[in-house]
Amino acid sequence: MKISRTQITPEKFYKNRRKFIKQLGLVSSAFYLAPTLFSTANASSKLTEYKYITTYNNYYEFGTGKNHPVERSQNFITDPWSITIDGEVEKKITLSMDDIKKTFPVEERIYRLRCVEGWSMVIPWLGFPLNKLLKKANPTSKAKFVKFESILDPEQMIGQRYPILDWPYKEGLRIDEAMHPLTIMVTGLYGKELPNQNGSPIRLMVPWKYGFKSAKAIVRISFVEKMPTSSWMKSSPREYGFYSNVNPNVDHPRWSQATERVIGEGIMSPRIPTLMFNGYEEEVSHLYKDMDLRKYY
Ligand SMILES: Nc1nc2c(c(=O)[nH]1)N[C@H]1C(S)=C(S)[C@@H](COP(=O)(O)O)O[C@H]1N2
Ligand SMILES: [Mo]
Repeated sequence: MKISRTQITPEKFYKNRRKFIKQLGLVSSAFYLAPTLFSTANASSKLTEYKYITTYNNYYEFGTGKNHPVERSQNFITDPWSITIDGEVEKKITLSMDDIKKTFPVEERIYRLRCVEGWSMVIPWLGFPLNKLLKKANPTSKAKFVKFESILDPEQMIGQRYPILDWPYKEGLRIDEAMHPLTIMVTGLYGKELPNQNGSPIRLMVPWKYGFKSAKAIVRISFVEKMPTSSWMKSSPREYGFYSNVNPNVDHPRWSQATERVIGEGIMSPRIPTLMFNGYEEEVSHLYKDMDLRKYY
């Protein structure tokens, strides 16, 4: 696996950022940062280097090791690709990746990905609001939740030959969470196409929830009436609930969620405090205002 050719450092990238964005034909580029993300003058607010973002991954379809996705996904075929939107909709639709690229201009969003395992990275994603895609299908009044399914392809994905998770990988959001403007579909990072190990050609990114909500390689989105059971809920309901909001006050049954290790900062650097809703409390807490977040974890 060679990644050196495509590697770019944050510094280089930011010098050439405007140029990149022009080359990609991006219509708009905007930063959507939690106000808190860059307010602390600590190292934790730096962008994580491309090499860490693309070599330290969770993508169980390719194995459970952090190095497995980069090592085993390079030949994964992502073209042609399409997403079907079905379930409680007036008319089921299927959009090809080409349709999606033409219809939804991408913008840059710098979001911190906080894994439930206790580490985080700050990643400049390229994507567009999920609500734009969902609005293409007309959900019926019965629709209350949105279910996401990753691709099922055990021939190409060695991890799917073993019952590690309930394949295909499934995740879910309440409709209002899915429609929130911070929730995006990602098609790139650092101004480039999304690498296979990060969920090419298209993945979800919900910045106030733990990383596992952000399903990779999505092929199907369904509007449903009942709360869907995600693959993680199914594998360990005590550890993984439906909501999965980043919440430093609710421990994982086996470890604390109060702090996180920032990937790439070096082994000696201290863990940093984890912020409520990953720093987006102001933007999203109204979604949960009457809920006991210890019960709905
Ligand atoms: N299809 C699929 N999506 C997935 C996963 C997975 O195993 N399969 N892992 C999740 C977890 S646990 C995390 S932390 C993030 C990691 O994303 P990254 O590798 O781009 O950092 O992807 C999430 N999306
Ligand atoms: Mo994760």
